[in-house]
Amino acid sequence: MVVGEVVQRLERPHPATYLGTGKIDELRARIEELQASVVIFDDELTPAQGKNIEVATGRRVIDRAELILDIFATRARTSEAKLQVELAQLEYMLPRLTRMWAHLERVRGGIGMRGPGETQLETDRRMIGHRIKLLRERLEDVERTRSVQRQARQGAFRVALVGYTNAGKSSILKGMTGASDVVVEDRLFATLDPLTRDADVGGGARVLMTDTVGFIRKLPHHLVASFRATLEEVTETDLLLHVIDASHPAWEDQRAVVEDVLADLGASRTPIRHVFNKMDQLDGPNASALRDRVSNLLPDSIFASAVTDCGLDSLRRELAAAVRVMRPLSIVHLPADSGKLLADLYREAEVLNVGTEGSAVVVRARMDDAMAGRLRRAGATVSAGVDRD
Ligand SMILES: Nc1nc2c(ncn2[C@@H]2O[C@H](COP(=O)(O)OP(=O)(O)OP(=O)(O)O)[C@@H](O)[C@H]2O)c(=O)[nH]1
Ligand SMILES: [Mg+2]
Repeated sequence: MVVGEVVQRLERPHPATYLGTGKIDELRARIEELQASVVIFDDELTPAQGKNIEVATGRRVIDRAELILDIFATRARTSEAKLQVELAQLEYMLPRLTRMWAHLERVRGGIGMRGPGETQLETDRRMIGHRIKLLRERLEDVERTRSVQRQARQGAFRVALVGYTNAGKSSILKGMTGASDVVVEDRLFATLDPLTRDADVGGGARVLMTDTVGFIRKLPHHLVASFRATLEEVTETDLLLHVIDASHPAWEDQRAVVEDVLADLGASRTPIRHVFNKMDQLDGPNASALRDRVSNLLPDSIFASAVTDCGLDSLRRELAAAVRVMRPLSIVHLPADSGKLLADLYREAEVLNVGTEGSAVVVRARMDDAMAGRLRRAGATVSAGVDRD
């Protein structure tokens, strides 16, 4: 339970104590008065700042990064998510070991013995160093497996849902695909593992849709680093859908946070569309005010609701149109003996059907311009197919 709040405006945080000296005294007095047991800072503290504040207040100090790591740890269900969270936690802990002694007892769980002449602290540092190395290796395996899985899916049009935590990404995946195994919850970081499902968007177009972990303001950099395997899904996709909670008063700030993380991940060049979700939460005037504002700011935006009937129709229409534009339907005549080209087509295009005309193999497939160009250079003829609506 939150018993009180202390705020200070400073040009920059105090290097030793984050808060100014007078404010630390005030904090100590408030803690005594309110009988607070823990102090949580809504910002990342340096190891020295955390330690100094603990000494000054005599209370356990948790910063924003540690709090987010703890939430992630409670949400991790799969072994991959657990590995990623543990790695981030240990890396966070390493420079803070002296302070986090009590905390550490929980994770140490009896691994190894103290070497000759080592202090317990040195032993712990060494153990954690080993464990970090092991976790990194395991995650590299995970990354390789994921990349193989992605290659196997290359032919389909891929869409990744990204956005601030709780914006409704999983609800959209569920609504679009009917998948019942999608976790939707009104809490932060309900989703840690990416989940990919096939969605029929109408007009003969399908997409593979991936749900990803949500972002948050000041996401600890250890987390971004250890979730890289997971987040790589967003850099290798045909289209990013940035889901925004239209009913959240701070949606503009949340959007900026998400865009910064995407830039960090190297996803800035992936085509992106903004989906304003939870439109059902806005009354008529507010909904039109939002649409007006957004039509100037992000003209290609899609307005949706994951929970109302037909609330995702606009998204389906827009995705079907995007597939048609980015992967136009083509008719390919392959010369005889072009098994390899056919294999390429299966791998990199969405093959709809294959027939023969005389000795030629005729394929109807959705493909991007690059693939069509490659086929032409290899001696195939490629002509535009007619898309049905
Ligand atoms: N009213 C309304 N609520 C919605 C809508 N979409 C999602 N929600 C609710 O918002 C909450 C969060 O939804 P999720 O789909 O879990 O959100 P998320 O973006 O996947 O969240 P994380 O996985 O935690 O990042 C849930 O309580 C949903 O029921 C919507 O269009 N309208
Ligand atoms: Mg989710």
